[in-house]
Amino acid sequence: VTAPTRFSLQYSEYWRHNTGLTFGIKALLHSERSPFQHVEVYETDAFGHMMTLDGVIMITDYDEFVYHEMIAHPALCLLQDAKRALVIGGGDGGAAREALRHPSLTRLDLVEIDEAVVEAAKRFFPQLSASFGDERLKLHLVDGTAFVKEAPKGHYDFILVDSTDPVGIAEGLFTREFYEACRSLLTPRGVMVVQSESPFDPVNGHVVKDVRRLFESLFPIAETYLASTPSYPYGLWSFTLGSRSLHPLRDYDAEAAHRSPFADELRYYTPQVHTAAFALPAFVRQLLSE
Ligand code: SPD
Repeated sequence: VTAPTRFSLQYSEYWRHNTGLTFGIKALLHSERSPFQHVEVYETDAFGHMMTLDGVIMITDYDEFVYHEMIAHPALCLLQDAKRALVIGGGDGGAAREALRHPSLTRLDLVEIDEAVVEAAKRFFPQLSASFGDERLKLHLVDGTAFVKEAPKGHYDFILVDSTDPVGIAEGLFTREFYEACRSLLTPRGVMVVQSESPFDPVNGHVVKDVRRLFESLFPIAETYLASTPSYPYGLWSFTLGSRSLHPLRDYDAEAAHRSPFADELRYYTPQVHTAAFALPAFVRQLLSE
């Protein structure tokens, strides 16, 4: 946090070459070194509350809906009748909140390594962490890579990986070994989605391609899709979807998605956005083909 000449506080996340994103800050609400990372919550001037982990922005009140809707609904609307879901990471509860909008879900296992993230979310992001009060959600405070080795095979209709960037504690969530273990937990119709970084990012952009390649080697169907995320690096984020049998466009029923009981409550995801999200700009297609 720096104090510029107009004497207000600012928070900057630097991406590369002294370039990044800066927020005006009203207050530092919470700062804690958990056994895993530095958890902080700020009150920003324009984006509401903001959580950072080791100095990297994870959530702001203003735009969290984009990421959380887009990591959950494309796959769940494709599946239509998913019953058992597994969320790895996402200890703030945002991805779980979106998944639990689907009335077909009977159980959601949320596996988060860091209890401090859950507690900070409960305290400062009640709109996200309300999902912890849903009786279908079971919280497991363990390492996701260990959980997937022990979980029952062929059990989950949907697996979602809402990780931090692929450094430090999240590195293991971007490996072939981890994805293979996840695949073994899926039902034959099951779908898996992971966050796969920004295609604009010169540092982590290779993850878009690396994850896509790994998914192509593990699933007959592997697709990348995009969403606009103002508070994440470069403002454009990618997700990678894998499935043994369901294609996100060919097997998608837009009419059914329109009829979802919660369709009017969403602020980003619509059936039109679903289809558009898989239409990749030329530079992303190029990145994926390199
Ligand atoms: N560069 C930040 C990427 C963070 C992705 N996960 C965010 C967790 C929000 N539930």
